[in-house]
This record gives sequence, structure tokens and C-alpha cells, in this order.
Amino acid sequence: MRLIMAQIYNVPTTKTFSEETPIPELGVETPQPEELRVELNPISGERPLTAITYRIFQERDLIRTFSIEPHKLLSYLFALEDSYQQVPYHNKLHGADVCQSMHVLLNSSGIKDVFNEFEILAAIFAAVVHDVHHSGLTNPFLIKTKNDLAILYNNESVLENHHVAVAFKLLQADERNIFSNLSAEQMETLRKRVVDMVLATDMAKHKTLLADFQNLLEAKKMSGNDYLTLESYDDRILVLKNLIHCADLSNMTKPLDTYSKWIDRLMVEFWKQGDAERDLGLDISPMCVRSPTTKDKHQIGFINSFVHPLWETWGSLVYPDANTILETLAQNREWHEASLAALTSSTTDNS
Ligand code: 8BR
Ligand code: ZN
Repeated sequence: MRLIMAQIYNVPTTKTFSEETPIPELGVETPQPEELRVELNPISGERPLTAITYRIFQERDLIRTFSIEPHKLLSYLFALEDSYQQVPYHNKLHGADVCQSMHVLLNSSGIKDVFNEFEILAAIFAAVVHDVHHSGLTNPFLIKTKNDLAILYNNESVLENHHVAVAFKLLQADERNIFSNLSAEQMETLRKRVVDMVLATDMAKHKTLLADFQNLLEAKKMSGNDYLTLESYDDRILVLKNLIHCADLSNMTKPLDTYSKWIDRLMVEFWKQGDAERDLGLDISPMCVRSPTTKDKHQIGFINSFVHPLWETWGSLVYPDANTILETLAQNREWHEASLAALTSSTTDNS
């Protein structure tokens, strides 16, 4: 990935829309509008991200509230979608999935009326852009191979800084500037929230983020309020940061047939990185080792250390909304445990 410091990203030559271009009802042309929700990727003409995000903007009335010009929104979403790389996991489908998950989480009963329309716009936007132009390689890999992006961002949240920079770079062209009707002050406020949220998707921030969230909820309980009141910017953004983190780590809380597809994609991406590490003579990262037990072992550890504590805390805030989510997460972990036990016993039998 060649990169000149002043040049964040070469914007692709994606179709742009003008005021004269007819806007399809669902954002993308499809002869099967009813089926679009079910078979999103093929029916949307391989534009799942545009179709989902355009629908969410419509449903939440963000287009009218923020005077967003529909042709600019489509031009932005097309360019964003084309800026997600064709990697096995961190592709446009993941961007669309996290945006959709964010949309659903924002409707949880415990927080339904907590955030204003502006924060909702920032949260939906941050979710859809949060992994744009991801190369399918982890931060530690980019750092140890001294990639240009690691140099540019001084090894700090390398990918996340890049994702948010690309997202704002795409806004620079007039025809894609969906926020052109916001005042300079509103734009600054929006930008700060989006940057804070996208940077919070760096797994290196997980521990602090969750501990601060738990402290906040504890303090709120002690004040005797049974509904959440968030006054300061720090408190509000802390909940939003945890919200995007939950949306990002939501695939293992979904039914097994959906979850297993995501985890298989992630493993293909990890294995490719492992191959690159081997070819470069580097130590292979533990989750990138091509061994039959890597997937189960790693996911059990990941769920126990990161995903379950996060969702348990979220569940305490939106109780009882997250109960089904926590049950599905437990079932998916049991599926990995059973698979690992079967693999281990077959190895022992053969020895
Ligand atoms: P991003 O999607 O923003 O990269 O953050 C999630 C990170 O968590 C992934 O890049 C990956 O390194 C890690 N992860 C693991 Br390990 N298992 C995961 C899973 N089942 N789903 C999502 N992320 C996972
Ligand atoms: Zn992500």
C-alpha cells in the first residue's frame, strides 16, 4: 500500500448522482424490492451497504431532518461501498452489518429516548464507515511490518485512524458532501463524535472502554435513577462508544447459521495474514495459525475475555432486551466447546 503523507486515499471513480438522476425508492435499482431485505447482496446489485444505509436514513427520517440531498447520499454511499476492499471479512458486507446492528441497538428500550437525532446521525454514520478500506491485516501486523499507515499514525490505532480519515476524505467532493447543509459548528460536533466512535472500535481500547462503562452504570445505579440520564459529553460519548463496539462484536450474538458464516470469513482473513507472516519469516500470530483447533480455541477465549463481559454489561443497561442475545452467545460458545472437544478426542484417538 503506497501512501504519500499528504495523500490519505485515492478516491475511486464511482458513479456520482446529480439532482437530475432519478433516485430509486430503495437507493439501489432492483426489480425485486420486496426480496431486497432477504437476499440483500445479489438483489441490491452487489450494493448491500448502500441499500441498508439508505433505508436506515429514510426510516429514521435523517434525510429530511438534516436536509441531506438524496443524490449526494447515494454518491457518498456508492463511493464508500467501493472503498471497502474485497477482503474475506472486513468488506462492505461487514460495514453494512455493523450499520444495521447499530440501528437495531439504538432502538433498545433502555436507551430509546436517550440520544438526540444528531447523535443518532453520528452513530449510524460512524457504524457504516468504521472499517472502510481495511486491508484484511491487523494493527500489530501493520506495525511490525512498518507499513506506511503505521508510520503515518505513529503505531496508534493505525487502521481505525485510516478508516475515519478515508470516511471524511470521501466527503470532500461537493457531489458527495452529504453534510453540506449543516453549519460549521454542527459539522465540527458531528465530526468529533464520529472520530471518537470509530477510534473506539480498536480492540486495544476494549478494557478501558468497558471498565469506564461499568463505572458509569454503577454510579447511575447509586444515584437511584432507574432510567439513564446522561448529561456530560464524556458520559454520552462513552455509551455511544460502547454501542459501536457492541455492534462491531455482534456477529457472535446472532443465530449459529449467520454467525458461522462470519467466523469462517474471519478465519480465511486470519489465515491469509498467517501465510504472509510465514513468507516474511515472522512469528505467526496465534489466531492466524492454520490448525484445525485454532478457530474454536480462539473464539472461546475471545468470547470469554471480551465479548461476553461487554454484552453482559450492555444487557444490564437495556434489561431485559439483551437476554436473547446473551442466550445465543452462550449457545454459540457451547458449539465451539463441543467442536473443540470432538477435535481433541479425535486427535487423542488417533495417537
Ligand atoms: P473490527 O471488526 O473493527 O476489526 O474489530 C473486531 C476485531 O475483533 C476483529 O478484527 C478481530 O480481530 C477480532 N475478532 C475475533 Br478474534 N473474533 C471475532 C468475531 N467472531 N467477530 C468479530 N471480530 C472478531
Ligand atoms: Zn468492524
